[in-house]
Amino acid sequence: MKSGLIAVIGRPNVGKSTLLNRLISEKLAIVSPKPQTTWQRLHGILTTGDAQFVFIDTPGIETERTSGFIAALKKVALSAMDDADVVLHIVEPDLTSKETALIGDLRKLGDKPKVLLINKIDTKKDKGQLLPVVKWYADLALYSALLPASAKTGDGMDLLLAELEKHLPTEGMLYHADMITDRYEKELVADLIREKLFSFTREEVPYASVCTIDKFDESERDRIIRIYATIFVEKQSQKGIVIGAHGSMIKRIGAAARLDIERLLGTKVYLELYVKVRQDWKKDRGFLREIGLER
Ligand SMILES: Nc1nc2c(ncn2[C@@H]2O[C@H](COP(=O)(O)OP(=O)(O)OP(=O)(O)O)[C@@H](O)[C@H]2O)c(=O)[nH]1
Ligand SMILES: [Mg+2]
Repeated sequence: MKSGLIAVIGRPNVGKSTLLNRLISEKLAIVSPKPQTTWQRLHGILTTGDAQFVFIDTPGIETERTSGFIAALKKVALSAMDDADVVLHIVEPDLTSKETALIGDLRKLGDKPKVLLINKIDTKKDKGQLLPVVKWYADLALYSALLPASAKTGDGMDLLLAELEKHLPTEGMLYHADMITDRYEKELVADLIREKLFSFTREEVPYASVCTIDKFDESERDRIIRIYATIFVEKQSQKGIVIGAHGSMIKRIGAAARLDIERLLGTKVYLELYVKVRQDWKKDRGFLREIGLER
């Protein structure tokens, strides 16, 4: 049995979380069209007949800005690269100089196997347009393979798995065969609620919001799970936005989150959301540790 850790890394928004969900066939990782959606490391586990792939979803590596919070996200991604047996670098199907710094980080990993995945090929009608991209990355002489794929349509997944399997060390399984993640349900649920802030609110609000689960009552699990959660924001004005006129926004967030949570937990869910202001929560290391953003 081959098994190992595969760090899924890349710039923000390239489709890392979408890819993880596609490979695991379950919506574990949150996804949005906005950059810097993923804040935490998440393991998605795929066990096949002869291999166990442990994919690590990571925050997008931002190379321009390195302020406090963004720098902390970058640290999460770099440590996943260090821990992994294989690094899967995801890129857009267009050339950008913004990849340069990340390529420097990859070189530092020495001879650890690296695979490049050119994602979102569904956006290119003429596949010939990919040739300059492939050539640019091939010239780096850094990757064991360069593969085109679409996490959205599922195109290219078989080839990707075949390539990754070649690089997995031969060990026992890292996780029990029927596990699909290392995260607690509560943690996944908190993130699904946070995802709705990315879907429905704008500008700084999604980046100023975080969700914690106050109570997760599964005493009647077969029938219903009751979840009480708090969304923390940084300012009073943001609280107003998250609640919305006559509570319209918080209702919308709750309704959309509940559907995703029910799908994930496979049972009916009662969801109650509170919104609270907690100034400078991003700088409060104790709080960050409490919500799992800092270890
Ligand atoms: N057309 C197309 N869109 C995709 C594909 N993969 C992801 N996307 C979209 O790209 C956007 C970003 O996807 P995410 O999976 O959140 O990207 P990410 O790399 O995890 O982003 P961060 O967590 O912010 O670093 C979303 O709108 C996805 O629907 C793809 O193969 N094709
Ligand atoms: Mg992500």
